Amino acid sequence: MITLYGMTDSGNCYKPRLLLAKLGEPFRHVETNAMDGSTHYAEFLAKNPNGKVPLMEFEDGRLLAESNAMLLYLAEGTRFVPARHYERGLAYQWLFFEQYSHEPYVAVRRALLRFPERAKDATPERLASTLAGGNKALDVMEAQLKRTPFLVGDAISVADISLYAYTHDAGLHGFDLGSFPAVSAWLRRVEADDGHVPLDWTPSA
Ligand SMILES: N[C@@H](CCC(=O)N[C@@H](CS)C(=O)NCC(=O)O)C(=O)O
Repeated sequence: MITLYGMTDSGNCYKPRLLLAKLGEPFRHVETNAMDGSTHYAEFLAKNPNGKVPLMEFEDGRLLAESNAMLLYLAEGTRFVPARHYERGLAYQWLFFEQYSHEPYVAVRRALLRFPERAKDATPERLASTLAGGNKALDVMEAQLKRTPFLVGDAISVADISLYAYTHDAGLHGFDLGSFPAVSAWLRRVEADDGHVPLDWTPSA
């Protein structure tokens, strides 16, 4: 059985947890707090020298880091990876967009506002730049989702799982999702897909 080291209240950790739940794949969740320094203990660094969660460990001890790599690994051969070559390329495009143009703004702003450990970094400049960057990313998603029900056409894919993770609660952290009606309708569409679980779900909960 897969072991998933992760912090429940983290969108990056939610991504593989959500996909594992949707695939009906049993796994063990090991709560690993990214805010209290746990990811920098020697025991964890021996598993992931980058000191970050999520981290997946297979029964034979092999390891896999990076949330979007996990999505692609877990989704291989399932309905979450587009069958056609070009559409697969588009799914990759959205996964890289998530890491470079969305997560650094939407997720970082969330962390600054949500975790007391990060409050000292929540300067007005940082809050303004993460809001501007996040709104730009939401604009890009809005433009696509006005044209197609999911990010890569008519069917849900790893791209939607990845971008759902930090978009779904962005409204709690200063983003006006009402200004992004296509994104808001897409959030409900992702939630209506089979096997959806909320952020705070773990297999033991
Ligand atoms: N690119 C990584 C980012 C992972 C990441 O930033 N994880 C945070 C929690 S959301 C973390 O472990 N932070 C602890 C640290 O950087 O010390 C991924 O997508 O998995």
